[in-house]
Amino acid sequence: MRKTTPTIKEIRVYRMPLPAKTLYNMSSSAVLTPESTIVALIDSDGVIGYGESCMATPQAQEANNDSIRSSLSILSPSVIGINPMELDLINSTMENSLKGETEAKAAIDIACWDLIGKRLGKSVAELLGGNITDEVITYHVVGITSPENAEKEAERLQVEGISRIQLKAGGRAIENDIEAIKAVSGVLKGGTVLDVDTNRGWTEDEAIQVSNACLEVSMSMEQPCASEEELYRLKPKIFHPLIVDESATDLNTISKMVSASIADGFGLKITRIGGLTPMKAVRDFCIETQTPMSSDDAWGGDIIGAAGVALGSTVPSSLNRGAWLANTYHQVHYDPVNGPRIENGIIKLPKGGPGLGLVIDEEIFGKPDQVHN
Ligand code: 0XW
Ligand code: MG
Repeated sequence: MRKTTPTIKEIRVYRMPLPAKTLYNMSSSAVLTPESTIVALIDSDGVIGYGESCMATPQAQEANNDSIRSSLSILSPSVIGINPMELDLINSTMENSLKGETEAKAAIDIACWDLIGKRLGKSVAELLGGNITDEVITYHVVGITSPENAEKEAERLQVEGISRIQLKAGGRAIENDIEAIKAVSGVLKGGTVLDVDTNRGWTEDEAIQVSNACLEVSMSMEQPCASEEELYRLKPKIFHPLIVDESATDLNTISKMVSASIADGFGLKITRIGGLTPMKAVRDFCIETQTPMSSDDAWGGDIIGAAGVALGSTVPSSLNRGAWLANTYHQVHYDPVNGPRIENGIIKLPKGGPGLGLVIDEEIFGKPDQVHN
């Protein structure tokens, strides 16, 4: 362990385009070339921690990649000079310098966790309380497509060992969604789990129509409607488990949804919650209340992928809805050797070293967009 008390000396912010190489479409939009935001956070001993935040499309959530970087131009100066190991102070300082903008704060928070791990010689999973497994289950997304294509894709994925399929729906005639759901459910092998995620794409009536039309389908419905109020009204009217994603914005909202028996599980994005520090509390709550959760994010590369896998490795398998990697769709690695990847339906914890387990050559990100010191 290094003896000196570190302070944050410099923060470098990079843009990293991660174009979708295969079709990835959701009810609101298809992914084109999102620019991920990378944070390199350097302390007074020269230790560097990396964080990342990347939205998939401008339409899919309130934040966007430009707003993340403009928020970082305010947040970064506010934490220069603070001990990066004092996570609560880092987060309260960011909160006092800028309201909301959790997706930007997350990039700095994750970088601090990576740096702390490197200073202490521990993995982020250890810092989060210890990993239960080295191999985290994942799920694979089948984008909005014809019933025939969805069926073929579901068959292919299962041959590759994927045991959790997230079928995207919404944004089209409801009959097409119902047909695609039935086509996929018809080829699911025993043990494969189906989640239908509309990313807020249905009306309440459409969601009720789908649940009635698919009574015989074993599936969960993820964020079927846009608002919390709609989900509260919808829950008693559907026959399938309700997974909350976009509305799961913070611990307070999440705990209310569990107490009201609205949420049968969560699709949790670390950047929407604000980073690993607030996410750890959400994870503890989900474990305490036995509520299934995923540990994923909107888009991004090895850094946010490794953060999701680190968190996912600390969630009991009975509650683990999986970690998720956008890398499957953009095929970019920041660390070609240790960058997390899917093999036979699981993602192994990166083992390239302490922190997030990655060995990053910062050159890959080109010239920094911002430098704060
Ligand atoms: C599958 N995800 C985690 C990545 C996409 O951005 C959408 C998201 C979800 O589940 O909504
Ligand atoms: Mg979702």
